[in-house]
Amino acid sequence: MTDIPRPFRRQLAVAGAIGALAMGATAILPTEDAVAAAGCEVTYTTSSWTGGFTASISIKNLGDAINGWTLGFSFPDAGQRVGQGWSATYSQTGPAVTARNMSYNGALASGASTSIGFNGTWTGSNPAPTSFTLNGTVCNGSTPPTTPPPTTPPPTTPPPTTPPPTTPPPGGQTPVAVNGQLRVCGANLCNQYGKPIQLRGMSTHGIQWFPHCYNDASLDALAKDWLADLFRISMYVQEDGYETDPAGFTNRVNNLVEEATERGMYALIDFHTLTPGDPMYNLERAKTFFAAVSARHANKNNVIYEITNEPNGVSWSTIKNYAEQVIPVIRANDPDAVVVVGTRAWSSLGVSEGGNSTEIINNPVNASNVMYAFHFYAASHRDNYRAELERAATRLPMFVTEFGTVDYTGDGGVDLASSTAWLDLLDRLKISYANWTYSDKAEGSAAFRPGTCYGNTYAGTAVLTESGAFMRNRIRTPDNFPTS
Ligand code: IDC
Repeated sequence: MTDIPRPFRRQLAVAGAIGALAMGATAILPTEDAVAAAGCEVTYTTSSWTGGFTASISIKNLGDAINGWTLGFSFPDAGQRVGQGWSATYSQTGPAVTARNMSYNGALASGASTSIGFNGTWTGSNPAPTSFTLNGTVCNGSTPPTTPPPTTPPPTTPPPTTPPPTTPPPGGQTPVAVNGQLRVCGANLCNQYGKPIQLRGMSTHGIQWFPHCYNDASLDALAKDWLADLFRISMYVQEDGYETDPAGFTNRVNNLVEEATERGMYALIDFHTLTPGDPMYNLERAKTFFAAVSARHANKNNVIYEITNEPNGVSWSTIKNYAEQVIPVIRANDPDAVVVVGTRAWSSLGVSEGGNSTEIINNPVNASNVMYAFHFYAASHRDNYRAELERAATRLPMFVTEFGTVDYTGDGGVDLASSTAWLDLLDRLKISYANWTYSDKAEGSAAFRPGTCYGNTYAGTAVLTESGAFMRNRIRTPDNFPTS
């Protein structure tokens, strides 16, 4: 079984985390025609405060593929209640809780995992449930045996004394553990030691289209195989996104932030406005959304807010006006978080509409701890864009929250020469970046080959496209974050 080592999975779990379950007996469920192997592992972690808590539950199917599931558990304390949940439908009778799959996460291949969660309340104490069932089978955390156990003694090879090469160093040395709460210093992004750093990572595709690409296995691969520092969560507002189900998309984003947090990565929450290009069209939605997510994550040190993806067809003063209305909503809950503001002409600092960064330098957003977004697609945007970014970066804190190795459509071939020139520039200027996309869409910018997200393997290079292989090589080189 290629599960991640438990200590790593736990090391950044939020306060109050309770252990995973590995107990009980393996169960084999008979069906009419065949005997289907059943087995499961559940990890239940909580973050609690007086009277309330958030539970994050990871369910791993260790048996044969299932289509539709019901998770069952009982609260140990009579005062524990399920409140609002996400990624499952919850019901509670006395202490007994059931969680049923949603339409998009009911199918669990053998070895596949899914993450759900809920906000709850408690009165007496708030212990974790001690037993879980999946479709009636007790989750014991072990794979059901398909062959009889060996009768010969196990080999006497000593356990390895050094961790495998892709495991981060022990002692909680994840990107967040090293750098802590970030802040803007001068035109840089600085860590808790006040030193400029660069975060390198990947962006989701639209989470309304590719939710199945973001699961325990894929996020483990991002953190432990790609050694990424940053996970951008792209929540489209239009195009079947947030506007169709504000509560549901807020929950999905929250859930993915928790997943990034557990793995020691920074989470960049992208309010992915695109069409219409005027951010004011979504002002009220933005206020509602950012009030909710900033309240939920106020006590974390790894969340960065990107308040509008790509304004287009509007003036800088309109974007600035939008930013100055949304930023206070975030600051009211999470005063020290870094906020990134999109720039004119699809976050090109104005270049794609004939402008440049002077309009921002002369009239910056009236707030502290703010950065400005710059986006490029390497096969479409070359020297004049690089020159403008380099010029702006001497005066403005810049963050490449999205870029592609291909052309601006997100498709076509990888431009290796231009992509390399871009990333060399970003490395030299210590500008953080997220690459579009950590998905398996059949388009040139996707890191995974089509169909990858229907399997269980995300680590290594066999599943990668040309863009994915290029990006993994760039991202997994050592960060060498300064600590003094
Ligand atoms: C593209 C996706 C594509 C999708 C399209 C429409 O790659 O699959 O059909 O959006 O939503 C951006 C945007 C980003 C675009 C990307 C590539 O932020 O949403 O994704 N791009 O066109 N700006 C410049 C390029």
